[in-house]
Amino acid sequence: MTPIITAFERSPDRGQGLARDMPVRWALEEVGQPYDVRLLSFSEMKESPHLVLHPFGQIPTYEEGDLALFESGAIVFHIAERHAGLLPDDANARARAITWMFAALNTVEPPIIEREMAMLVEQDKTWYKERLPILEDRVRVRLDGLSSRLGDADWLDDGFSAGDLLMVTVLRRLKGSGILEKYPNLSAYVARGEARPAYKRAFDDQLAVFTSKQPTG
Ligand SMILES: N[C@@H](CCC(=O)N[C@@H](CS)C(=O)NCC(=O)O)C(=O)O
Repeated sequence: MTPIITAFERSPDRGQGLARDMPVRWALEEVGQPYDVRLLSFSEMKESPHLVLHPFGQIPTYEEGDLALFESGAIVFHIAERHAGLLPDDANARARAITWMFAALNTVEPPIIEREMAMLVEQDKTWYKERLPILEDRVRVRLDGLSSRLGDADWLDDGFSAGDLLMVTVLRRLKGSGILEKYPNLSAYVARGEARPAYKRAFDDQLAVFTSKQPTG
């Protein structure tokens, strides 16, 4: 059965692959599972029938027969559990890889998103200039820990796993910020993830959605 995921009809990131359909696409590509995509406008995301699939009216969702999932991390976890290639067989190594999945979404991503949101919606506030460095320091605290742990390893725990897939996806949000670039091992880690053929296929597919919507001529 071919799973169906949802994605933005017109992604606000203009095809940079920052929307959360990207990790789902990447996971599906890593395991070689073909999939279909249903594109949604912003208004469709907030209406039935999408709200039945996603209580918060967001993308991505994942449908596979009777199963409907939301939350990119849960979807990646489901894919990793059902297919070989994204989680190790050894029980302890698997538990550690799952730990990195949570770390990516629960510990590293929140300060990155908080900074991003401030830059998007708080720039006109009087306190913005004072608050931004505080938010950036919170990001650095996480990157310090992650960078020390990664050291000169290729991946977070031996071979590439769903933990790396989510961590690379989260760190990509900082590209060009000048923050990630101060951590050469993390920049190289992101580049390693982006160099994977499955990543490239996923990226090109989500970019094609954006470019095909652009007016020509
Ligand atoms: N924690 C959720 C976040 C989902 C999310 O924020 N989706 C964004 C796109 S990346 C969205 O649909 N934004 C539109 C909205 O919230 O109205 C996940 O990882 O799936």
